[in-house]
Amino acid sequence: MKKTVFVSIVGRPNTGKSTLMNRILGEKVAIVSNKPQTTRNCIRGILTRGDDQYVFIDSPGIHRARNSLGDYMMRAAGAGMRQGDVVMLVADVTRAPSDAEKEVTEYLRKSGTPGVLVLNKIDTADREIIARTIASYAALFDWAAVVPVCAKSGKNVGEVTDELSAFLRESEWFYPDDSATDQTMRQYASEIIREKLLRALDKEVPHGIAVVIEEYREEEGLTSIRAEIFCERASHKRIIVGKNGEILKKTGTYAREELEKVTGTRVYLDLWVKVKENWRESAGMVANFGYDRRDLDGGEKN
Ligand SMILES: Nc1nc2c(ncn2[C@@H]2O[C@H](COP(=O)(O)OP(=O)(O)OP(=O)(O)O)[C@@H](O)[C@H]2O)c(=O)[nH]1
Ligand SMILES: [Mg+2]
Repeated sequence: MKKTVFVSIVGRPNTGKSTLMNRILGEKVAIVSNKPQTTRNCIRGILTRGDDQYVFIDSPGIHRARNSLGDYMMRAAGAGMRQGDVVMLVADVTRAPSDAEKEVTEYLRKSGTPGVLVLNKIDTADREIIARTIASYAALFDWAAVVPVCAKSGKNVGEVTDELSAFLRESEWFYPDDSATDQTMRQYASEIIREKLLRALDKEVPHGIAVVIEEYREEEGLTSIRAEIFCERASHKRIIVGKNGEILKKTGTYAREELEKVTGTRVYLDLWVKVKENWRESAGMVANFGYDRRDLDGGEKN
């Protein structure tokens, strides 16, 4: 008998939501960085085991939006949360609940959706801190389960899926059993390039970057990709390109290596850097850069 469960992964920025999803899937589906607000869209990760299919919905970290891109990300986070049969709140174990987490529990209470709390980054906390954080979250909501984990090493992550299995219900699957994500290779390529830039760059620059795939062509074991990297200022463009083009070259090399592994082909990557002043302030440009997906439709499951 086939069973399915939709699991919304929500929480503040940088708590390790995407790391945890990748770890559960045993495969990299969502990009990860040490900068907050890495994830901008809802990204589905699919785990099929025997008759059971788990559909995870990774979402942007909950924060106060300061521009049109932020507005989009918060609408996506809300839509992602409403798609789950169960909501998995991922929080940093060293931090007390903040307004963002309280907003989530408020939604759970109103909608009657069950919540599983995952306290991540236990490698950075001692037992006393873990116990204190568990107590402050227990006072907030009647969690179906509380699981302290280290998503980075994988410690206790198996328990998360065990707890979620209680919410599987009889249903046809929504994805073939060999799918790991709903993203197209084109979308994934743009995310991989953005990840390498997030890792190479500091301060304000990475937040103002969008990557648009202009061309994606696969023929005879070679994938040719032309991508435009948009940033918000001419000074940012100089930083992205780097001295003698070094940063851009490195970004291209890392992205190409990873894309070659994923596609199983050779990859030719052509990167161009362009300036679109303050694009994050413009709803139109935000949409043009790909932040206009169906994630915002609301409560539907597919
Ligand atoms: N020490 C430690 N770091 C972790 C752990 N899990 C994730 N991280 C790090 O936390 C940072 C953020 O990870 P992400 O998975 O991108 O976090 P996120 O919640 O998806 O962030 P947004 O997409 O910005 O909302 C990265 O530098 C991860 O390597 C963990 O268990 N321990
Ligand atoms: Mg993320």
